[in-house]
Amino acid sequence: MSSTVGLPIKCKAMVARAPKVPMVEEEITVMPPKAGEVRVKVIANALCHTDIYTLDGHDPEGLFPCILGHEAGCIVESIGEGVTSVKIGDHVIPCYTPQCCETSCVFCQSPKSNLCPAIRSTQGQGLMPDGTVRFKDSEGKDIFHFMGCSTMSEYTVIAEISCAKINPKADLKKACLFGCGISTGLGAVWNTCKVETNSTVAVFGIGAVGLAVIQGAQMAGASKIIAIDINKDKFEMAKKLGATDCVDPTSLDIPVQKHIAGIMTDWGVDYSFDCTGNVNVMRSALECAHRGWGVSCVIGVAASGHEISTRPFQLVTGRVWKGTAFGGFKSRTDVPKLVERMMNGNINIDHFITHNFDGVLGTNQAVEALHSGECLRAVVNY
Ligand code: NAD
Ligand code: AHE
Ligand code: ZN
Repeated sequence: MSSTVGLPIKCKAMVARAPKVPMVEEEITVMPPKAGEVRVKVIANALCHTDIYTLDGHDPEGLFPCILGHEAGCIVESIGEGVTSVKIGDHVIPCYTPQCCETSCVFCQSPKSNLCPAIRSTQGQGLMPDGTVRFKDSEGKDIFHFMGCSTMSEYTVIAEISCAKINPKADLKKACLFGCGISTGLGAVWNTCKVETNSTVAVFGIGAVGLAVIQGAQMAGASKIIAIDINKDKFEMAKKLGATDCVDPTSLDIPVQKHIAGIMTDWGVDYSFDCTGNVNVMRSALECAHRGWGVSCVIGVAASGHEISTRPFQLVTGRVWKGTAFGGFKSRTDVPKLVERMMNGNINIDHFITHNFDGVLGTNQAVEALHSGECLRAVVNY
C-alpha cells in the first residue's frame, strides 16, 4: 500500500452527474491528502436514505457532479502533514459529524452537543477544509465531495477530525453501519432523548433508522414500543426487535396521532420519533407525544423547502419538539465504543444487513434495493 503514498490514485467511483439521474461508474483520480487530511481505501459502503434524498435532488446543499456515500468501513492508505491520530493501515469509519476536540470548540467541549462546526461550511459546499477538491474526473474536471465522506469510491480523502479509528479486528463490512443510520437511531434514544425504563415510545418509519430506535428503546427498558409504517412488511422485524404494537396509518379512519393518544394510550407516549423525513409525519409524531411531558424527536431529513408546523397549543400543553444529528454521538470518541459493543455481542446489527453487493457498480443495485422497500441496509463490498 505504501507505494501510492504522495501520488494521485486512479480508481473506480460512482459519480452523481445530476439530480434524478442514475449514478455512473467512472475512473477518477484521487489526489493525495493535504495537511490535516487522510486518504483511505474504502472496503465496504452501505447505502443510507440520505444518499438517495440528495441524488433525487431534495437536498438544498446538493451539488453535482459529486461522489455520494457516508456509511463506510475503510483502511488508511496515506496521511497528510501534521496528522497524528491515525496512521497507515489503521481501520477507520468516516464520520459526517466530525470532532475536532479543540479546547476552543464550544461544541466539542460541551456534553450537550456533537455538532462540531470546524469544517461544516466547506463540507456543505462539497469541498475539503482548504476549499478545494481531491477528486478529478477523466477530463481532469473537479468532482464535489459529499458530507465530508464520499465513500462511493474505492478511495476517498477525508479530514483527520472525521476519522473514527476502530478495532482492526472488527469486520468492516458490518462496522460500516455505525457510520450513520444505526448510530443515529440508537443515539436518538440513548443520547438525545435519554429514554428511561418503562417509558412508552412511538416510532414513525421502520427503515434501518427506525428499527435502530426500536432496538435502542428495547435496550433502554421501554415498556411499550409502537411501530408505525405504511409498509406492513416492516412489522415482523419491528416485533423481533422489541415493538409491542404495530400500526399502519393507512388502515385507520382517524389521524394516527389520535389513535395513539386516545385509543392506544390515554394521553400519548413519553417519546416519539420521526424516521421518515415527511413533515406531516413529524407533526403526527409530535401530536401523539404525552400531554404535559412528551418529547418528540425529528430524525428524518426533510426535502428542501418542506417545513414543520403544528398549533402552538401542542407545546403550551407541555410537548417538546427536538431533533438529532448522528444520534448525538461524538463521532471519534463514541463510534469506536459502539464497534466494541458490536464485537462483544452487546449490540447485534446483523439483522440490518438485508443485501450485499460487490464492486463499486453494485451501488446502483443497492439503490434499487432501497427503492424496493425490502431493504434495510445494502452493503456494497469493494
Ligand atoms: P428508509 O427509507 O429505509 O425508511 C423510511 C421508512 O419510512 C420506510 O419503511 C417507509 O415505508 C416509511 N414511511 C415512509 N412514509 C411514511 C409515512 N407517511 N408514515 C409512516 N411510515 C412511512 O430510510 P432510513 O435509512 O431508515 O432513514 C430514515 C430517515 O432518517 C431519512 O429521512 C434519512 O434521511 C434520515 N436520517 C437522518 C439522520 C440524522 O442524523 N438525523 C441519519 C440517518 C438518516
Ligand atoms: N443538507 C441538508 C441537511 C441534511 C441533514 O440534516 N443531515 C443530517 C445527517 S443525515 C445522515 O443520513 C445531519 O447530520 N445534519 C446536521 C448537519 O450539520 O448537516 C440541508 O437541509 O441542508
Ligand atoms: Zn445517513
